[in-house]
Amino acid sequence: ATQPLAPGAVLLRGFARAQEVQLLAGVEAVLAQAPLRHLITPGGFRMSVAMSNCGRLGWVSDLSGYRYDASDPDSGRPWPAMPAAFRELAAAAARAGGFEGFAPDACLINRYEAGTRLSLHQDRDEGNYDWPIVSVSLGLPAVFLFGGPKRSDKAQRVPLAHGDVVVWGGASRLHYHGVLPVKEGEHPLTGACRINLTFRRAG
Ligand code: MD5
Ligand code: FE
Repeated sequence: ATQPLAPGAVLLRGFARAQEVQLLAGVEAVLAQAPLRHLITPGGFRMSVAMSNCGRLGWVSDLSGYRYDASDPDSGRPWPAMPAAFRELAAAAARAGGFEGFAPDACLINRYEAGTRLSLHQDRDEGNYDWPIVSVSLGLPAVFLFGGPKRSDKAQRVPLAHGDVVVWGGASRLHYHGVLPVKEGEHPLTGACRINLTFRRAG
C-alpha cells in the first residue's frame, strides 16, 4: 500500500520484498569491490553508520567536507557499477511515488548494527533537488525520524521494516531526518544488521 507521509514523501510498505534476494546479492557484489567503512565527519567524528557506494558517483566525507566523488578514496578506483536490480527498483519506486524517469547516478549503502544511529541532518550535497531520494530498508527494522525544514521542527517517528521503500521528493526533499539507534536482533537475510540503500541523482 502507498502511504503519504507528507507532501512529496510516499511510503511504499514492502515494495522491495519481491526483489530482496537480488538486492542483497547486489549489495554483496558491490561491497566485495568497495568495502564498508566508517567515514570521518568534517568535525573529526567517526560516523557510527558504515558506508559504501555504487554508481557513477559516491557520497564521501572527510576532514575537508562532504562531497560526491567518482572514485572510492580507499582504493582510488571508480565506484562499482549500480546493479540492474538496484536501478530498476529505484525507477519503479520513484514512478509509484509520482516521479517518472528517475535514473539515479549514485547509490549510498548504509549498514546499521545494533546501537548504530544517524543524527538529524539534511541531504543537500546533490546537484538538483527536483529529483527525489529513494530509500530502501532491508534487514532489521529501525525508527526513522522525519522532521521539517528546520532542525528545530518536531520530528515524526516512522517505523521502517524490511522491504519498505520511501520516496522523498517535493517539499520533503530537504527536510531534516535521522535514524534512532537500531535495536539488537537477527534477520534471516541480513543477520544482525539493517542495510539502507539511498538512490540519488547527484550529478
Ligand atoms: C537511512 N539515510 O535510513 C536514511 C534514509 C542518508 C540517510 O538519511 O543520508 O544516508 S534516506 C532518508 C531521506 C532522504 C532525503 C530526505 C528525507 C529523508 N526526508 O525528507 O526525511 O539510512
Ligand atoms: Fe539523509
